[in-house]
Amino acid sequence: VPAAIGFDVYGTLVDPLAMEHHLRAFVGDVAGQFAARWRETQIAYAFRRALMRQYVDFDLCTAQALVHTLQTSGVVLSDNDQRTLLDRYRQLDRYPDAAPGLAALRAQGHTLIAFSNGVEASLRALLDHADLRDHLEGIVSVDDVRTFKPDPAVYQYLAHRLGRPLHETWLVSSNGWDVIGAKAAGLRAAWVRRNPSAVFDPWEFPPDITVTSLEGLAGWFGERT
Ligand code: LAC
Repeated sequence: VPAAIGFDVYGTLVDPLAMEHHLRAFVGDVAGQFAARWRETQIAYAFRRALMRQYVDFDLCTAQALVHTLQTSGVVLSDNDQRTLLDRYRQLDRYPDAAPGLAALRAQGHTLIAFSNGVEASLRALLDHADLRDHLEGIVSVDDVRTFKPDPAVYQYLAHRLGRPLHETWLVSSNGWDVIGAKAAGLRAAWVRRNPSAVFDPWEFPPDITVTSLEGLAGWFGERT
C-alpha cells in the first residue's frame, strides 16, 4: 500500500545551517556558530510558545531569535541587514539527497507532503527556491492550528489533511524531537540521521526506521512494497 508521508522541512529537506554562507558577510568567522545558535533559539521559542499557548507564527520566532542571537553575540546590525538575513532564510540550500530521494519515493506511488512549523507562504518560497516543490503534492503548515511541533495536535492535523488514520501516516525528519513527537501522537516515523554523530534521545519512542538519507528511505520503502 502506498504510504502518506509528511516531510519535515528545515533540517530535512533544506539546511538551516547553510545560513552560515549568508551570515559570513555580516558576522565574519563566527558565522557557523551564529547560525547554530540562531537555529537553536528559533526552535526553543517555538517549543516555549506552544507550551505557553502564546502562538505567533514561525517567521516571527525566527526574527525574534535573530535579535536575541545578535544580542548574545554582541553584534549590531541595521534593520535593513536583519531584513536581508530573514529574506535569505527563504533561500536555503536543499540537501543533495532531497530531490533524488523524493523522486524515487514518488515513483513508488507514495503521497509526499511538506509538513513544517513554517508559514505556508514562506515554505512555498523556500521550496520553490530549492526546486523541490514539484516533488511534493502539497504543504501542510502548523500555522493552520496555531501551535508548533511537537504538540500532538499538529501531527493529528497532518494525518487529517492526508486523510489517513494516525498509524498509516508517516513523519520523516532529521530532528529527533520531531520523530518523538510523531511517535508519541501515534504516527509512524523515520529518523534521517544525516550526521553520524547525531544521538537519538533515550526516550520510550524510538523511530520505526533510521536512515542516513532520503535516498536510503526510498530504498527501505522500495523493499517493503
Ligand atoms: C520544521 C522545523 C521545525 O520544518 O524543522 O518543522
